[in-house]
Amino acid sequence: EYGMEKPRGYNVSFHYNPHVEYHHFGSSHPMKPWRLTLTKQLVLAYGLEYCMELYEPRPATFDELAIFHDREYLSFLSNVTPQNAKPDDQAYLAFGFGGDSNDCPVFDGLWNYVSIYSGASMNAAYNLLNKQSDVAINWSGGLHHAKKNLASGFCYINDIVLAIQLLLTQNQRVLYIDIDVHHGDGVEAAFESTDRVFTLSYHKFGIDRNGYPFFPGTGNINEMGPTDPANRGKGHSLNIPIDDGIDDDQYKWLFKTVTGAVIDKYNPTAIVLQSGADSLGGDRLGRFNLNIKAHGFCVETVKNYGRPLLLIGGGGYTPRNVARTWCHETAVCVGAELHNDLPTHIPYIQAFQGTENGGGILYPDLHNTKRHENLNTDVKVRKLVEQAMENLRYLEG
Ligand code: TV1
Ligand code: CA
Ligand code: ZN
Repeated sequence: EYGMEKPRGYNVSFHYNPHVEYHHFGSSHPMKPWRLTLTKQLVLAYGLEYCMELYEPRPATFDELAIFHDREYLSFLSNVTPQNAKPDDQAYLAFGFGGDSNDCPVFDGLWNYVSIYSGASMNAAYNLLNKQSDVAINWSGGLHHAKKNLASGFCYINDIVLAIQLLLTQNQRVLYIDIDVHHGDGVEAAFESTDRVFTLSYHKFGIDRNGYPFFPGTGNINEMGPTDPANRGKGHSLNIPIDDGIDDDQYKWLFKTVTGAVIDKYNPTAIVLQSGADSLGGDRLGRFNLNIKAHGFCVETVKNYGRPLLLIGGGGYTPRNVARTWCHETAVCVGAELHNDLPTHIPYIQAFQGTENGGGILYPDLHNTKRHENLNTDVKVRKLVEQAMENLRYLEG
């Protein structure tokens, strides 16, 4: 905990409203807001709060959310409760609630939950605009699937779009990067008609043995936004489809090569990085084989470009590893190295102990080819990079 002085003139802010923790999607639902409690406990146990500014942002208001979302959708979202919900109601299904998958259930305090995580992303964006922070972090945000009038894939309000809209008030070009294992379709769609936001998503893409595409089923390499040459957004999306089991070295090379090329070419004045932790090995829903430090390498790489950075969470369905990763990435932002033995005085230490929970250390080995065999050959990864570079040429014309 000692020797971690905050470098002068370099400010990291941490935007977190603990009320987000007390919301439950339902006992069998993979999204567990409780992972944020674990994350906070690790961050505090390592003393990282002394290396950054802490903020407890207020919830966003209806009118703030209406900057992106339709008012009819927000009215429904703000009024629906488990008691008054009618699952066969037209509006209910049309707005993306319930359904067969029940990805977006109606639960107690839903409106409170969405306004809290959105308020934190907006508060973080304001800090970057005011130049109060160089890096602003909101681990409770990153809900990239929500559309303006539709809940999708555990996401009800798209806090990322709202934050980017704020950044656009003072930035000519904002780059959005998404390392969640799922395609960042909601953010891509929201900005498809502008050249002022470039969206770059790395994700699992493909059809499974059961014939279903991996959610949401979009984001192949040839999807680069609108095709109409009159549309300003043409060529301002880049998708990197990846197969099961990708390992640290492949992912790190892919990420640094493609992201570096995009930053060099697009030259953004602010960057938003969605750091979904479901791209880790051992994730309950994910398919990749990444270790925590390889995931953190992406944060470090982006941070080293020195542009104002909004760092947000996203997916992540093995809570102990989500907490480990986001704690590590908080440390990466403040420039601290953390010892591998977890501090033993933390609440919920049992969640990290025992062989199956990672043996009480911060960096357990998550690479597991028994769970997900690596279907990405080095040749395929090289071809993917070549195709991505080819796609980037559209930016010139
Ligand atoms: C209730 C209870 C809902 C148990 C949903 C996994 C559940 C899933 C559940 C689940 C689950 C998905 C689909 C199928 C589309 C549906 C935060 C054709 C054990 C950003 C969202 C994934 C990822 C949605 C969100 C996906 C994020 N996978 N158990 N649902 N229909 N939905 O495949 O990108 O991480 O799995
Ligand atoms: Ca992604
Ligand atoms: Zn995801």
